[in-house]
Amino acid sequence: MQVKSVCGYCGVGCGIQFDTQQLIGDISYPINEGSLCSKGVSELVSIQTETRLLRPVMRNHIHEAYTVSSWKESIHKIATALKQAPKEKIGFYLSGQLLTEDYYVANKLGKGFIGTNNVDSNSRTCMASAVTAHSKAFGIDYVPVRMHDIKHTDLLILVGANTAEAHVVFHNQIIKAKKRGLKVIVIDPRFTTTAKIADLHLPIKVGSDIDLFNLLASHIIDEDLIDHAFIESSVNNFTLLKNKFKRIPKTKMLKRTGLSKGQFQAFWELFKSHENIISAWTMGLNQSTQGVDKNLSLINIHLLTGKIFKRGNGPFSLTGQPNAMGGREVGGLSTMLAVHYGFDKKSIKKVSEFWQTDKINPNVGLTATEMMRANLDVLIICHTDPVYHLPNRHQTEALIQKIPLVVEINAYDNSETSDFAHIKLPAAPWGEKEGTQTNMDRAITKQMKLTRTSIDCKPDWEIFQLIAQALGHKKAFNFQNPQEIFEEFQAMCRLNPHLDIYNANYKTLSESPFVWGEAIRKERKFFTKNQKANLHFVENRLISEKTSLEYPFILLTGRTRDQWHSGTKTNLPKTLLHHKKLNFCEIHPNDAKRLALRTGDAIKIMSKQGEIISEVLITESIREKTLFVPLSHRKINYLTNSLLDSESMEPDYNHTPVRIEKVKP
Ligand SMILES: Nc1nc2c(c(=O)[nH]1)N[C@H]1C(S)=C(S)[C@@H](COP(=O)(O)OP(=O)(O)OC[C@H]3O[C@@H](n4cnc5c(=O)[nH]c(N)nc54)[C@H](O)[C@@H]3O)O[C@H]1N2
Ligand SMILES: Nc1nc2c(c(=O)[nH]1)N[C@H]1C(S)=C(S)[C@@H](COP(=O)(O)OP(=O)(O)OC[C@H]3O[C@@H](n4cnc5c(=O)[nH]c(N)nc54)[C@H](O)[C@@H]3O)O[C@H]1N2
Ligand code: SF4
Ligand SMILES: [Mo]
Repeated sequence: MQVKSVCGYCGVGCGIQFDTQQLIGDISYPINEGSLCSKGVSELVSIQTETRLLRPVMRNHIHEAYTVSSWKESIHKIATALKQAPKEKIGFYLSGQLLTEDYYVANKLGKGFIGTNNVDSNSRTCMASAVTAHSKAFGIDYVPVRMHDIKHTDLLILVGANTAEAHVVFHNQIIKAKKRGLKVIVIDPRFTTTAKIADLHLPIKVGSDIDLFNLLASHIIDEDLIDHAFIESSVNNFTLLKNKFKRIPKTKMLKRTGLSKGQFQAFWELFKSHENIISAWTMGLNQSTQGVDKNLSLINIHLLTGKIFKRGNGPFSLTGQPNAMGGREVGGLSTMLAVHYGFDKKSIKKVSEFWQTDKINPNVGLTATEMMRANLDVLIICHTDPVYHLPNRHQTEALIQKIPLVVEINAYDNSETSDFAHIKLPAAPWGEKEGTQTNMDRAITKQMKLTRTSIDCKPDWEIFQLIAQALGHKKAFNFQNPQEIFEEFQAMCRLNPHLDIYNANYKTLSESPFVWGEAIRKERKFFTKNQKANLHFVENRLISEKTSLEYPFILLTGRTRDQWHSGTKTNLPKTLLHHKKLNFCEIHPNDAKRLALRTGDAIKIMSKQGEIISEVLITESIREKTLFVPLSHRKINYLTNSLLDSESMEPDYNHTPVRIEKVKP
């Protein structure tokens, strides 16, 4: 029998086809038309490993060994602790890799029935800056571009995004579009694999994107490339922005970007000679103390030129995880309540009536990046590995140890967080369960169950439902299957009708995705008070940690094609397809020469926060005084600092000053 499903790795969301013999890309699926990358192809293998977590386990203290427990005993212990804890001392740490149904049940339980808004997710470390910027500019968190727009654009500006490694199948579409004449600009301090296909690579100095886009905006204003009619009908703050730009010196902006006049001129020429322009970005903009402002400076460009809500145009925030978008729709961030509603009285009233509860708290909850510091009594972590992924790991480890009950829900037993949990519950991974996810261009798709669920494992939603029932909420949490949850969520979307997800049909989603929000695009609608988009004047405030004589290098961190973050699913003997090593440190030849380093040398990388061991890889592809270490180095965050963007609370992962030293053999 043939089953159609969807890949569970990245935000592209490729369709797959499975019969009992093999797993291949679905040729009829509009998103990937049959292609898959190495991760998608090997996804089934990853569920058959010895490192799966197959039983609930428990211990009283983190220095003891775990012993096998039962579901009944584990859930009872969790429910007892939840009943005793003040609700502000409870945290749910979720993930953009959860399915929409998992997210919905966890959010309903936390915010609706326990009464804590401390329900946040690893998306805080990922998409939060884009979410905040979308809301500030458009009035809602909305992505106005679709992947297939790439076929209709003339110029693609990729900024702080390495699609060749992180969104592989989308990258292949870019290559196809290039054959038709598409021009590509890559703005990245590294000459990445993506930069190899670029018509222009701008090796920008880390953290100076705002300067570059402000410079571009100034040129747009000075040479009158403005779409005046669009500004008149649909955009706020134009005069304000124009006046502000008069006062900032252009030479200073250019100098800070580290680019030459000639490089900027080439950028400007390409920009003004193309009609249809998409800009796409990922972590190079979002992960910064100025992540929101970096996003806004780029969105400004599209608003000034009216290059938005038109085929082949717009600002395209590329989502990383398979369902980071679905989580945002449900409301799985502590700064939102549900279905794009916040914590104002009217929203709380509507949501309370829908859920039939009076427990909703009117205050914004703790973000994932704040939870560890909040002296919580109970922390439930699901489908993510915060000890691995949060910045400043020594601090994370010190803080998590103070939490009396840490519950980890994971499908694998070898996370870094595992050493700090008291109870571990075995989740059913991709392939052993069913449910929906929204990819990076708002297409809702469905993962199907391809093989039997391991005996003692449960889908994540069911685990949250068991906790809810043990707390006495049997009526509100009586779902028999994911379809019932999805349909309740659909009904809830009617409260906020632009989320037209209620028009989807759960049954057919795995064959034909449903794209929400297309009417918004057609009607060119914004959701601010006067229904116009907002321009924002932002400046590079230079607030990241600075290099010094002691720490002269800036450390960049990021992805490689065949690895998925901590590697519980990809770094397995049977899936080892690595085209790159798991641990290496890219360094410019001039820096290597100065330090007498050769490729292959073992080095110690040190920051104010900690140190790790890595291996030298000399390459021209990186700027001088800059290093790159991949995320597949599980200890990477011993180095990174704790600085956050003050609005999105997203970490500044790419701006840590470090020094290196050769390890004596
Ligand atoms: N193979 C693979 N694919 C993945 C993932 C994975 O683990 N493995 N993870 C998924 C997830 S969750 C995410 S969020 C996405 C991330 O997708 P990407 O963001 O495309 O991946 P990164 O490797 O983090 O690339 C960020 C790029 O930004 C550059 N950069 C750093 N600082 C700056 C800066 O100040 N300005 C500019 N302009 N550029 C800068 C870096 O050099 C790097 O090339 O990938 C998704 N896809
Ligand atoms: N230095 C630095 N740090 C970063 C980043 C960076 O660029 N640089 N990027 C940040 C970003 S963008 C992200 S998204 C995060 C990613 O960081 P994490 O989310 O911590 O990374 P993963 O390894 O994807 O963790 C997913 C976990 O879910 C488990 N799992 C797999 N399937 C299932 C399932 O079905 N159910 C459950 N319950 N568990 C399952 C896996 O075993 C794994 O432990 O890292 C962030 N940290
Ligand atoms: S591009 Fe993303 S969704 Fe497609 S197969 Fe690769 S990991 Fe899966
Ligand atoms: Mo991410």
